[in-house]
Amino acid sequence: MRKGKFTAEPYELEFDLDTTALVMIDMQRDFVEPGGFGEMLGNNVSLLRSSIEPCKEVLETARKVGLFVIHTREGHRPDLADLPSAKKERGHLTTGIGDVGPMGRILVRGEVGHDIIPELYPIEGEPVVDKPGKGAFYDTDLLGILRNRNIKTLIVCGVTTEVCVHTTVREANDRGFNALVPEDCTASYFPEFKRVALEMVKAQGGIFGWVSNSDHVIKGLAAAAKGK
Ligand code: TIU
Repeated sequence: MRKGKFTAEPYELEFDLDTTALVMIDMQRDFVEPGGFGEMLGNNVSLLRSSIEPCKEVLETARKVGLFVIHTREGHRPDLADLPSAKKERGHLTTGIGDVGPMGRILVRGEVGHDIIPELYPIEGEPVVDKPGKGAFYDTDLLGILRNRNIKTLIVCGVTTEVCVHTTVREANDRGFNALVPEDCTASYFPEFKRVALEMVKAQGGIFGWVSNSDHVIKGLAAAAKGK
């Protein structure tokens, strides 16, 4: 047994290292670096970069204690056959999904911009789940992967808070998982949306899950690994 507790809101979350996974949502160059999809949508990508270092610290600790780590990437097949026309047309962008940007074709699998940033790059044994939508469970292998490992608790990090992270936390909740979001390991192009999104997660007794921070998560994981 490698059990522990995360200090969190609205209350402590009990977990077992062997049934907990770290899910890194869409830490892709298209969202956090200039020239990608995020910037094409008119956003200031520098707002997301503050989450990289806390994500890195949590990821390193997760690897040390042998936690199951999964990465997701939002994007589409090179032939765009899985890109709904509604998603392609949304925003009337002059350069949008599938078009060529400074880091290759925007949100297309195999392109430089679609890949995960070097700071958080997956290592061997960490599945990468490609997702066509905002939620990580929709039309992906994620649920099967989690069930095969008997995972019950998810630490959900990544970008953006109110879009792909929040959608994934809601999906996870409805599928019976306990999801916790470390607030400094997620970011939004809209700081107010981040604040409210996290309020929504933990309101009403944790209606969707828990909110914590990287420090509490790292301490919780380390203590559980030591059997304290
Ligand atoms: N635009 C925005 O805030 N986010 C996305 O389009 N995808 C993710 O959040 N990954």
